[in-house]
Amino acid sequence: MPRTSQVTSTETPPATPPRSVVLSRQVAALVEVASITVALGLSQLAAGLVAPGSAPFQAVADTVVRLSPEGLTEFGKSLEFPALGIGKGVADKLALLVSIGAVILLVAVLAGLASRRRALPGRAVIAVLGVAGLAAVIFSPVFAPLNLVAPLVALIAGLAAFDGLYALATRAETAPPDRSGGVSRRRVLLGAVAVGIVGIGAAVAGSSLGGAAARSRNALFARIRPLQPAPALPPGADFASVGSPTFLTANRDFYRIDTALRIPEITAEDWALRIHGMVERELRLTYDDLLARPLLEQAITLTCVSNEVNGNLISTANFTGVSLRDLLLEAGVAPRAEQLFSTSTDGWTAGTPTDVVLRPDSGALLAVGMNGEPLPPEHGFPVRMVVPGLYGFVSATKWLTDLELTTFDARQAYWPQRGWAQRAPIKTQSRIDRPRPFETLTPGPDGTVALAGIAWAQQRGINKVEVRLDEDGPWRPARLTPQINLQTWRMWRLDVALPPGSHYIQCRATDATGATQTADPAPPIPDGAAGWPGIRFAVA
Ligand SMILES: Nc1nc2c(c(=O)[nH]1)N[C@H]1C(S)=C(S)[C@@H](COP(=O)(O)O)O[C@H]1N2
Ligand SMILES: [Mo]
Repeated sequence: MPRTSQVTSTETPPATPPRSVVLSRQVAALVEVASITVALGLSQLAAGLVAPGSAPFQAVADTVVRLSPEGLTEFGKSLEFPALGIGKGVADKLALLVSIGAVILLVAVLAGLASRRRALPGRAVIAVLGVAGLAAVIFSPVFAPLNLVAPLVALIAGLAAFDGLYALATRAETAPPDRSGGVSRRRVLLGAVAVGIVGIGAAVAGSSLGGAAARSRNALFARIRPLQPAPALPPGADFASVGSPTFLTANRDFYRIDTALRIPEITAEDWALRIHGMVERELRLTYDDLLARPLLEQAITLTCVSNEVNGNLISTANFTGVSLRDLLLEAGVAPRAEQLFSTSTDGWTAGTPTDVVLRPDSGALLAVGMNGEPLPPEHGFPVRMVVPGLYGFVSATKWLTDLELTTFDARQAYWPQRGWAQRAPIKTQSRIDRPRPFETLTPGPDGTVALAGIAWAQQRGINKVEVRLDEDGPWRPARLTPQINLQTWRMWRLDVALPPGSHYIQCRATDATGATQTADPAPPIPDGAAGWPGIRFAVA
């Protein structure tokens, strides 16, 4: 009775107790490698479908970059393969991805070999890798809830594939193929290879899904060449050695603020901009039209209105782009068009006072490049606005697709609709970077400790930063780095001999109009935080 015998052979426990089942090295390693491959592949596909950029593999790589000591990433950046279209910044990414892939493969093989007798090591390694991927996505600076899908797919698919393949492999050892219901070792190998191939296919499909914008961006590295590069930074442009930020912020460290749950994906080829409304001539521009114009490069410090006193929503980059003023002059702006209303592909809007952009020295750009690269996807690829001197919410539209000249009455932008200001020039502000709150500073050989920070008043420039010790002390002028241009921050530093014990410092900046940062605290809403930063710390 074939039917009964089949039932018996699958339902009765194997003749030999499972403990004595030992998988061959080849099968055990392959089961683990195939499971991890399908986990990574399906998660890549899930990321491509629901949230490009959320693949756990990529997130782990980004985390490695973020956490690695400067030396490691600096080494990577010196790699360059121009013949392959791989420039600095791409090569290190590639090298890093390949190395992480190699490490995972090695871990998979070792975990597989450790699982010849028991499934536990193999399962545990998949779970640990899965949780690591989940953590990398959660703690990424660009976290959004939808980004959880891909790492969860990885975790579940990895464990399911492993359990399935491991059971099959165990069955092959306990029930030889001549017994009905048994499985040949060959079938196990074929099964594992098939699972692995599904994984690779899913990875390829997922990458091509989410990859059109990324490929478009990669092809542009050589084309972002400013006619007028930003002047080289003079030595001593920052006090990074004692704790100020570096003058330029690396793209990956640049603060990011937007309402986008997933980064909009547009290729440069598909991008187009309409400048219309209260103009004499409507303009339509493609990406190539932009690149055909003179590209300027300038250092600009961007600031978010949500930045709290002593907060970190401020960064500086060399932005490359086309003069926005020139474009508006070409379109011919009607005198009554007080608002330049910009819209991004994801529907977010900003309203910029037209007069600010039209000032001869406004420095306002339609930016295509950031620190020598095409704009990163999260900073607005392919094109964004940058208007020095205004908070980002009224000026710095990323993934820009539409510019309408209008009045403030006619249209209200995203944040002003929610109670934020209509005009939002950046306030004169400063920040203490060193010491950190409650840090203990140890005096150097000369008996002093270094205090350091930043000050900014874009489009006016910083003239002075003063530091006050212990609330009732006198205001002492700090040393300043050179003012690179009026659109950027300046760093300050003060070396003081202080008695051991607890201390409190405050700082305040004075801009080039002579206005000093107000002591009156204000919250970020509606037009930016104000007040003097203060830090409590200790001297050893
Ligand atoms: N499309 C779009 N552009 C946007 C935003 C947004 O939410 N969506 N946020 C703005 C705000 S509030 C700021 S402070 C800057 C931040 O730019 P960054 O993320 O490149 O630092 O982008 C601006 N541009
Ligand atoms: Mo912002």
